Amino acid sequence: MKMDVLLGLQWGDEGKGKIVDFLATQYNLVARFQGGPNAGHTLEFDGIKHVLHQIPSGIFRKDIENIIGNGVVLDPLIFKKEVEALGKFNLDVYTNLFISKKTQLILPTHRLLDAAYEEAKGKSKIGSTLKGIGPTYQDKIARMGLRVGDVLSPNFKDKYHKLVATHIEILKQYNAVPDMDPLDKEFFAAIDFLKKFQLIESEYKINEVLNSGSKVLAEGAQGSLLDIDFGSYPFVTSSNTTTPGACSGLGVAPNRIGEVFGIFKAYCTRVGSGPFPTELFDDDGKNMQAEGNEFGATTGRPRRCGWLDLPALKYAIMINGVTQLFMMKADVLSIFDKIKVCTHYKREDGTVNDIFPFEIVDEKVTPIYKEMEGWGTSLRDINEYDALPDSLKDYISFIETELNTPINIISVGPDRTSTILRN
Ligand code: 2SA
Ligand code: MG
Repeated sequence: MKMDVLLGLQWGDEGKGKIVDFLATQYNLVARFQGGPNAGHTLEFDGIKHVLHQIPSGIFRKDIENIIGNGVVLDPLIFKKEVEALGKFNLDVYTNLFISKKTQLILPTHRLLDAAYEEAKGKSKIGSTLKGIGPTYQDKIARMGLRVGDVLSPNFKDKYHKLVATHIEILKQYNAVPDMDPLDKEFFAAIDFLKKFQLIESEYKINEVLNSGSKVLAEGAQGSLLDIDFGSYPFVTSSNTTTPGACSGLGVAPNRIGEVFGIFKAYCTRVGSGPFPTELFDDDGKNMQAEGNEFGATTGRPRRCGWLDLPALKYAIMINGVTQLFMMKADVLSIFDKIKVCTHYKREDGTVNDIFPFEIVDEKVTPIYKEMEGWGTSLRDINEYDALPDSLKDYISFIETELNTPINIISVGPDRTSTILRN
């Protein structure tokens, strides 16, 4: 069997949680491969809305196993709260959830470092979620980090205090030295909680599951344009959010990748700083934000909004090897009489192309739009493709042709049921 990958093609918040939950019944195992508590995957079902941060979205289905992979950075404190919040759903988290021993641990001082580094950046802030993501990946690459498997070692406390001491030295330079006692206490309580879970070499498990003919879905977090290598650097997150990240973040070989599901919103949003060529600063942007309820699931921050950006999507499809597209939140565009889609960028030197530019941070690119008819009617009660308004079908087929990739799911509302499958 091959492993399918589901990921966001824009700047995150494309609606990945909803789709993983929708597809989950077809899979035996769902695995997170990168990121950490900076993610916020929102699921809505039976009138309940729930946000997951580090736990894979397959957790709500009782017969599905879930893995937090080695590519993830895990905050044990947030993990404890997350599991506790799941209590009311009566799930089998102790049997259905596995954590890689190679997953990196976020320490309380990583969070403090994140805040100190952001503060020091002044006007050029990344807009980090301040969950300690960057500093934890920094320590991983610097070969200093602590891994989940380390919590089983009798020397774990020593290892922790040693790493914290190096962090304190840095924090001194930022006048941000904390009182560590309460932080240590809270941390070790969360570590004791973490120890109750199945900590395993998950690369073996995942390959065995595939060998046995069972189906695995890799669940991406954030979005392709926040990828550390291919995103709008430095306004990115610190992991590979793209398909290659699923291989290195889970221990699955590239030739075992099957379908790659690319999720995108029918428009664009971005939280945090950084370039956003199609951003709207007018009433259209404000209305999009209100209608789409565009506020961060992790931090509650308002999301910047703008029209769909096809050059950026083409780029994400290329990097990820997307085989199927899923279009989310089409219903939000129902409020507009006319809908715009960016097909090309005009560069400062006057040239026009559809290349996602390296200089995107310093150079202002001007989007060139195609204007299309809106559909001016609610989509909430529609549940088959044929019943969609013609102008929405035109919008969909225009995008498909431009991107040369089929759009197989169209989502018209937040609930599990508002999902139109196209065959
Ligand atoms: P970080 O925290 O260091 O990884 O932030 C670096 C940049 O990556 C962006 N980023 C995100 N963008 C969209 N959604 C994300 N997750 C949360 C959610 C966001 C929230 O799913 O709703 O609740 O605010 C996410 N995580 C990181 C971030 O804005 C920085 O630009
Ligand atoms: Mg989100």
